[in-house]
Amino acid sequence: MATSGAVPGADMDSVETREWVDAIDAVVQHDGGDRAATLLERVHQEARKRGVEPRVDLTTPYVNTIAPEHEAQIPGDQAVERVLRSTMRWNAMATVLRANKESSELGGHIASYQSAATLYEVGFNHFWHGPTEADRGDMLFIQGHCSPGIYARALLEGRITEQQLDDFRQEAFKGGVSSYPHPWLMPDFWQFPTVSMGLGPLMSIYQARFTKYLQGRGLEQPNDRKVWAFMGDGEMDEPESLGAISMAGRERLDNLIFVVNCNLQRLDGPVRGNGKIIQELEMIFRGAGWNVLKVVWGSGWDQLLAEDHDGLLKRRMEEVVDGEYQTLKSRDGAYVREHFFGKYPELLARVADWSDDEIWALQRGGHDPQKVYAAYHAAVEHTGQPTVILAKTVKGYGMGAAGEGQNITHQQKKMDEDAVLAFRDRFDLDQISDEAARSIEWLRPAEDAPEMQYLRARRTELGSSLPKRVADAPKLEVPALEAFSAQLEGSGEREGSTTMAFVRMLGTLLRDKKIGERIVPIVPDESRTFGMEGLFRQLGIFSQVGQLYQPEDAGQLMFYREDRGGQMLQEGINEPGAMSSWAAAATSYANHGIPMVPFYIYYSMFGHQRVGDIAWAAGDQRSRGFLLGATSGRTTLNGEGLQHQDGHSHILASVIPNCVSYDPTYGYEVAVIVQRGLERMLVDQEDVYYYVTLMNENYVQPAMPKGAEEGILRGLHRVAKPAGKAKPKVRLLGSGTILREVEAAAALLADEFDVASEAWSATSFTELRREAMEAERWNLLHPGEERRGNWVEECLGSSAAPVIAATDYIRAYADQIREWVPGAYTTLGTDGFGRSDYRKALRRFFEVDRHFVVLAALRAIGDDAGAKRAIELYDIDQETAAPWHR
Ligand SMILES: Cc1ncc(C[n+]2csc(CCOP(=O)(O)OP(=O)(O)O)c2C)c(N)n1
Ligand SMILES: [Mg+2]
Repeated sequence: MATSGAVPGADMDSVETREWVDAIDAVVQHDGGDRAATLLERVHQEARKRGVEPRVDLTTPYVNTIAPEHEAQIPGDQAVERVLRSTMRWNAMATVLRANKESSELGGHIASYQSAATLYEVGFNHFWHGPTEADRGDMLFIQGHCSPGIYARALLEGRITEQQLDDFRQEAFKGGVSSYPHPWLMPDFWQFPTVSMGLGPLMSIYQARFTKYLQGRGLEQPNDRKVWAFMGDGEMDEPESLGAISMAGRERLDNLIFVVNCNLQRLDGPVRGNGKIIQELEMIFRGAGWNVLKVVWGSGWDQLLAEDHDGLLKRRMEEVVDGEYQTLKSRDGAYVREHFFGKYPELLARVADWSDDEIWALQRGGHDPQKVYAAYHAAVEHTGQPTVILAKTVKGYGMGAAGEGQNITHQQKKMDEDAVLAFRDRFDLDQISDEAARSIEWLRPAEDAPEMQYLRARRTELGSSLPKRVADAPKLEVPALEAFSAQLEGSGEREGSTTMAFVRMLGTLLRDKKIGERIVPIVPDESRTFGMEGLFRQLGIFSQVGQLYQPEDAGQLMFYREDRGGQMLQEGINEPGAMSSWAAAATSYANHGIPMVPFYIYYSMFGHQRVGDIAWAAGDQRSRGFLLGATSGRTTLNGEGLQHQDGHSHILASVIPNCVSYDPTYGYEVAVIVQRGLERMLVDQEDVYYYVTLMNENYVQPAMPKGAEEGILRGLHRVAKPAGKAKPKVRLLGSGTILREVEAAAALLADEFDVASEAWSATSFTELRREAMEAERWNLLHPGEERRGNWVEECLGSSAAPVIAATDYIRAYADQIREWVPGAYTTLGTDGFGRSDYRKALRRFFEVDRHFVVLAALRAIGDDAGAKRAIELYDIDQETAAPWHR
């Protein structure tokens, strides 16, 4: 692409063209490439001044970015490093082969790590700092399918046992190491879950940015910690992988290094059979402001390239597409001679006196420690930009006939004896006998073997072992519930929403002497929607460059203020980014040793539904923080139509085991929930995070009934009883804004139908279910012992009067507790697509309004005459289609 210099149309004057080309050739010969580049840049500038715009290639030639003469030389003992690397290769392969000897049920991957071994080992031996007294070291996002190689090293470093490796992927009972990086399963080891493709790249960017945030705010001292994120070339097709790279470029995250393992293959076959993934990615990252380092060829090519004066070799390198490169590496030296060099007789002549084996030994850059070292060195030295290293490798390197460069290699978890022996020989592992190789024994060098001494010395020099997750963050003191007296006492006559109540609470927290500075408000371009624009001026929006312009609204009270020390994170219209930002803050207690309290507030519909996989990863990652699903409820955010109106985020939240979720109605409930959440996460240090829905509907916020706290937290508390001594004939449950319909229904039942009822606020059907499930499991396992009850029974068990539940969510939400509700249980909910209208109309449409609650109550108590009267009185259409059909 880049080298031909061809222009559209014919060459008007080929002699003149030749002169120019010769001139540049002469400069390169005599003064070097840098001088030539300077001259060309000058010429380019002059041309532009004259209105001549030469076509610019965003790609560079298909060779290494760093010229051999500019490479930093790899220090240390390369022979010993090779032994170490080969040992890791063997044990990584053995991990999968041993696990699959008995059964292929357990799975595992060999080919990914074999392609990446050099990329990891150069990092481990020379670059990656482990946690020390000073800081928590570099943060590694490992390609999930490479975990066997990381375990292989951990075995040699004495961090895990052979038994744990033997039990690879047997995580249920045996304590085997986890298939992929999972902090949930290995909390002292893995920091970042990565194996859902695309999340690693995205989340690593926000991790790097969050480090800048902590430093910008003076909470962490500036340090050399880097985020190293490894990813597959196939993985780069995930929108999440590339979606935030322009942010990283814009924010100049020079503490971030991407290493894309370009083995040219994904699961099914080539990543870009008909193109070149490295060139494509170079162009994209360069455009996004990254420092791009291509590591295409190993040192064996250096001489050939140096002597490539006519550019023919580069041309050949350029014209071969990835599908062809893959085929070349799946064959042998003779094939490469014929099909790569053989295209041009001149090229073929250059390797005429090379043996086929010598040709075969020409490596790709990602397998050459020297080239990888040079790139890593340049990356860590580079300032002002993030760096991406595009390292060309071979998938299944060393697997030979069992999978090297083959389309099937990704899932290859078996190798026959010949392949295993060939693998041993390929990496000169003579210490493994034929018999040991056949039975795939672990390779355990003696503790005093040179390679073991070397390994320990390197890690000592670099601080300690990694990856390592340290979760010993200090506890923080959180404000007592009384701090939120404004919410607990209610709003008097004034009307307000729970969003407003929350924003006021946030204000209280921000002013708190103990944890105020730890609060991280995060918004995806919705501050004004939630009445949070006051925080712009008060806290400032974090920006590494401060504010380089005079904001339009500078004279106003709540002007748009960006600041180097800003506390607020405004992530733009970018929920996946904001969620990743939140996860970085929510794991700061572990990854930085600095507990932070992120509050990420967004349209609830664009939460779990939009970024569910990140919410799941955040659970795996043991996040601690608050998600606020604002404008929630299918009928409460009434004016925004089908795509905005959330009637199921509570169901989605409920499936994440450590996500604690609530749908409160009143400000005092929000206060109790948030205060307890702070205690659980910051004092008790539980690895849970909270999802709380908030609404924009204004109503009078009552004071908290005495002693309501326990019920609020467990999920159910009574808000209204029948007058006098009357026993309720029916119990009404509601959550979110629909509780108010329920309360109104209670009044209608009493006034119009003479039915006594009581009303309950169900702050969390999910928490109620979880508690009851727990008790039920205990009961199952303890026959003959006294049965354990649960909060649902405790609240509702005193009578068999029917129970009605109505919420702004689909029926499945309230149905969660059906098993434990005594007597008849009717649920009303908002199943179906949302739509825009008045709230009143929507509540009628979805059949969750007070009239439907009344109807359901009358039917439940068997008062059919009353029910008929209600249908007539409230003008209910009996024959209309259900809302989920409309
Ligand atoms: C979101 C998601 N989709 C699909 C997969 C299944 N998957 C796992 S690895 C893989 C291929 C990976 O190819 P590449 O990224 O090139 O990595 P390599 O193993 O080649 O280094 C696929 C499709 C996944 N883990 N996550
Ligand atoms: Mg790949």
